[in-house]
Amino acid sequence: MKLHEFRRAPNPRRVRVFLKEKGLEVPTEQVDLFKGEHKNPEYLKRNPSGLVPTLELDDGRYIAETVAICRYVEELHPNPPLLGSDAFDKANVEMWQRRAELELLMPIAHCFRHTAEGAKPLEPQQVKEWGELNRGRALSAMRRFDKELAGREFLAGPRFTIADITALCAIDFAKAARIVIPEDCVNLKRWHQAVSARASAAA
Ligand SMILES: N[C@@H](CCC(=O)N[C@@H](CS)C(=O)NCC(=O)O)C(=O)O
Repeated sequence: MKLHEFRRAPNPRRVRVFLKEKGLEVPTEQVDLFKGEHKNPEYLKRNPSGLVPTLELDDGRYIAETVAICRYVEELHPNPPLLGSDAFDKANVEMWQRRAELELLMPIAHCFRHTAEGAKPLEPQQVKEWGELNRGRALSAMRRFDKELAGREFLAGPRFTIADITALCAIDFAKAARIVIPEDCVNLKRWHQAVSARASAAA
């Protein structure tokens, strides 16, 4: 297997952290988004959406979409379970993973793309107002997650899951959009400290 990815981007990091939690080493190939390498015809054959990450299988097939890649890895390497164990747990993990992606990572990504000078190669027609609106949404999501984490260790319950990986990668990437966890979000800060201390966070 080979992971086509870009070190500085949050979605590929979600896959790297997932693999590290599974104890797997997968070779990577860098696709430089700032040089537009993800729009090259050769890369588009692997992933017509022109996005990273893409996982290349040994038989020449490709899987794109972060969660699809993680699901494939989980099927082959079920332990530790990062997508849930029984029916309720799997649904609950999926629910929190989607919330982390849609309510946290997406607004952070929109804010970065539409406000950061460095994002112009990716978003030449930046709409600052849209970026700022999403800054507010990202901060609201952080406050909401802070409340949730008052009552449990991790986002989806007592165990670390893919939902924590998505939220960790989103919050770390938020610095590029000048968004940080608000000081009074003590539960989110405690959680962030704990998940950042895991060996996988270095991925
Ligand atoms: N839904 C996709 C999103 C992937 C994505 O947005 N990747 C970003 C990097 S984090 C990208 O390739 N951006 C390049 C672009 O938008 O041109 C997934 O979950 O993998």
